[in-house]
Amino acid sequence: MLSSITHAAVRAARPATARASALSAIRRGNATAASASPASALTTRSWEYIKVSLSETGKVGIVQLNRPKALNALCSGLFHELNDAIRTLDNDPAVGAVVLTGLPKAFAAGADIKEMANTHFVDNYKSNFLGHWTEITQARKPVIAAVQGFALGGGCELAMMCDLIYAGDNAKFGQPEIKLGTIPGAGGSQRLVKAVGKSKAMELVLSGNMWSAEEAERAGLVARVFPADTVVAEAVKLGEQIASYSQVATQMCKEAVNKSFELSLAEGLHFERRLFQATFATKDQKEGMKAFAEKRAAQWTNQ
Ligand code: CO8
Repeated sequence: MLSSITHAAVRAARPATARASALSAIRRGNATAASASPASALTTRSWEYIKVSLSETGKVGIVQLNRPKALNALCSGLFHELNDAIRTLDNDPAVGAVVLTGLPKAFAAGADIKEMANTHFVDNYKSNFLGHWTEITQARKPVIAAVQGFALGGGCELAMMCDLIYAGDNAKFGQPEIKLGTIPGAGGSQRLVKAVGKSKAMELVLSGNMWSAEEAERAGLVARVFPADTVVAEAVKLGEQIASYSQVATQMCKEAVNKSFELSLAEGLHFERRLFQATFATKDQKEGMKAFAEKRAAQWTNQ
């Protein structure tokens, strides 16, 4: 991982760099550059449930769930902060990808059982309980989950809302809601089936058992497994690679893959072909293919 220390170093280093360039911009009398970018402003904001940092290049936003006393149990306030951070990173042109991670012991041990235990259907219905908990799926930029420790219930569902999952070798995935007399509420009976198929999903949901990182990888829930202390760094590395491409193309890739969950094969292929054709209206497609022919690196303008 960016071990906790390395991770902290990234967090600490970035604001210092941002401050230094802001100061030099002030010296140059450049008021626009002097104001912090939306993403860098997140890194100095005071959060209750999360921490936000940027990679060295500033192109990858790193959101860390940070509620250690409750193993990152997901409460409403946490989701308000998470949504706010993801929305800001998604809208910042300097950011090309986002990594969502947790703590070494838990990515998230589920929805906050104590917060919801005594709520009732009518109140939950009227307040649209969980309604804003899926906003991360609306992000246009790729979001990579870097999971260490427990990813249970809503924690597993949150990881599945991301575009792909990298797991530390200590990760444990499960949908234990059955043990609480309830059922998954945000994708454990839907996204999980699409990720691993009916039989494996049924087993996880009906037994409440946990999968090791290795089992989750074998089932197709997880893209890759790394030593736990390297998984965040590996996710950031992938984020940097994604952020080095045209943002128009990466967003279209993500949109096309996600459509495969919603559309029939014929409709999906039609949608993919239209988007592919549409890339020929972009400067980045012209630049990418020209650069290939000229044997040089492409200079993307995200246009
Ligand atoms: N909610 C609230 N508090 C929690 C949760 C949780 N989900 N998980 C752990 N905690 C708290 C514990 O109560 C404990 O607090 P305290 O110290 O005050 O007693 C602290 O975190 C540490 O936990 P443990 O002492 O239990 O730690 P262990 O290492 O012994 O056990 C486990 C770790 C196995 C993860 C255990 O804590 C556990 O089983 N947790 C509950 C897991 C669970 O059932 N999750 C599913 C919740 S229901 C759900 O997620 C519905 C999804 C709805 C949609 C969500 C959309 C994203």
